[in-house]
Amino acid sequence: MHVVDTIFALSSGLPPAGIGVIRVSGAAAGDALLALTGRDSLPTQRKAVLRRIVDPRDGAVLDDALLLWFQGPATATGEDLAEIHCHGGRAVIRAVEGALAAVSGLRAAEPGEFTRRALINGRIDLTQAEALGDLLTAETETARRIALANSGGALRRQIDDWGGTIVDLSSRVEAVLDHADEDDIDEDSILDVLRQQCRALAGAIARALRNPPVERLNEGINVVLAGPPNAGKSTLLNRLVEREAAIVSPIAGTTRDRVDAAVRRHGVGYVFTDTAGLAERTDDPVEAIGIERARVAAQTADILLWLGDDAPPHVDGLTRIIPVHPRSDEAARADAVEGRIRVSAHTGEGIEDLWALIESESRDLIPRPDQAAMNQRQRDLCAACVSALDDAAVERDPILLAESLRAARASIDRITGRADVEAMLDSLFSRFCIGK
Ligand SMILES: Nc1nc2c(ncn2[C@@H]2O[C@H](COP(=O)(O)OP(=O)(O)O)[C@@H](O)[C@H]2O)c(=O)[nH]1
Ligand SMILES: [Mg+2]
Repeated sequence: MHVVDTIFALSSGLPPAGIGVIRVSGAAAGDALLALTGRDSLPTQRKAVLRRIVDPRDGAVLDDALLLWFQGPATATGEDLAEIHCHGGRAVIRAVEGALAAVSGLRAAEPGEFTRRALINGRIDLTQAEALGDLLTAETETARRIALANSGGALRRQIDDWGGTIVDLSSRVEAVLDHADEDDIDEDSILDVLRQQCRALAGAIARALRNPPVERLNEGINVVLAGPPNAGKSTLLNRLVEREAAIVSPIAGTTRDRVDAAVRRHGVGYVFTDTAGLAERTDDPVEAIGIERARVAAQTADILLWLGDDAPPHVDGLTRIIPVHPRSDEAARADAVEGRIRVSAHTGEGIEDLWALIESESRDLIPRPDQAAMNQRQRDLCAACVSALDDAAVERDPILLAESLRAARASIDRITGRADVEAMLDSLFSRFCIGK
C-alpha cells in the first residue's frame, strides 16, 4: 500500500500574530488531534471546539486552542483535515509544531503541499491551483477578482466545455469508422458536419485567445510620457501618480534617465514612465543616452501620452497615442491644437478627463472578470488545440480526422492537468508558501 505522510504547517501569517492557524492533513490528522488533546474521541465535524492542547510526550500544557475537524474526502485537501487555532506567539506556534512533529506519521509540509494534495485528490484542477497561486500574489482588485473566479473553477468549466465538445466529435468520427463498410450511412455528409463543427470550435477557442493574458494584470499598463524638453512631462507624471516620482525643474534636460512610477486606479495597475523626451537633440552624452532610452520606452509602451505641439511621432506597433496640450493654465498656451486634451498639472484642469482616456484605452489590454482569462501555459495549449482542430476541419480521411481530434483533446487535458501533471507541479508549487 502507498502510504502518504500526514503533513502540518502554519497556514496563517508569520508570527507573532493574534492567532496562528496550524493545518494538519492526512490519515493521521485525527490521531494528531487525539494526541494533542489527550482525549479518546474527536470533536464533532465542522464545529469549532475549545480544547486544552498538551504535549503528548510529557503532558505539558501548551495552549488553549480552537479546533476544527473535517473528515475526508470532502475536505479542501481531499484528506482528513484538522485546524488548530492557537495563540499566535512564536513560542506557542513552535511548541505546537514540535508536539505535532512528535506524533507518528506526521511531518512538516513543503511549500504548496496542501494545494498539491487537493489537486492530486481531484478536489481542484490545475487551472484552479494556478489561480490560487495568483490569488496569493494578487495586488490589484481586478487581479483578485479574476484569480478568485478561476480558483472557483470559472476557467475549468470553460475548458471542460471545450473538452466535452471534442470528446463528442471524436466519438462521432469513431462511429463513422466503425460502420465504414455499411452502405446505409452517408459517411461524407456526416464527416462534412463534423468538419464544420471542428472549425466552429477552433473559432471559439481562438476568440478566447484574443482576450488579454492574465499576466497583464500583474505587469500593469505601461503609459509612457514623451515630448520636447520642458513640455511638462515630469510634472504631469507626478500629478498622475500623486507623488514626487520624477524631478521637475525649469532647466531643459533635467530628466536624463527613465523613471517608472506604479499607481493603482479603479482596481487596475499602471506603470507611468517618464522619459528624457523623444524629440530632443543634445550634445550632452548622458542626456543622449536618456533620449535613446526614451525611444526604447516608447516602443514597449501600451499607451503614449504625447506632450509636444507637433504631431506625435510614429512608433512601430503603437496605436494608442493620446495627444495632450500641457501647461494649459499658462496665458501663452491658452489656445490648444484641435483634438488635444487640455491639461494643467498645476491647476488640475483636464487631469480627470485624461485619466478617463487612459482608462478607456486600457480596457482592451487587461482581462475582464467575465472573460476566460488564461496564463501563458494555458494559452500555448489552447493554441495547440486550435491548430489540431484546424487540421481536423480540412482532413478528408476519417482516420486522420480522428487522430487530429485526439491531439486537440490531449492539449485540452493538459490545461486542466488530466495529462502530464507531475511535469509542471514542481514549478507551480514552488511559488506557494508553506501552509497553503
Ligand atoms: N504653469 C505651469 N507650469 C508647468 C506645468 N507643468 C510643468 N510646468 C513647469 O514647466 C517646467 C518644466 O517642467 P518639467 O515637468 O520638468 O518638464 P519636462 O522636461 O517635460 O519633464 C517646470 O518649471 C514646471 O514647473 C503646468 O501645468 N503649468
Ligand atoms: Mg522631465
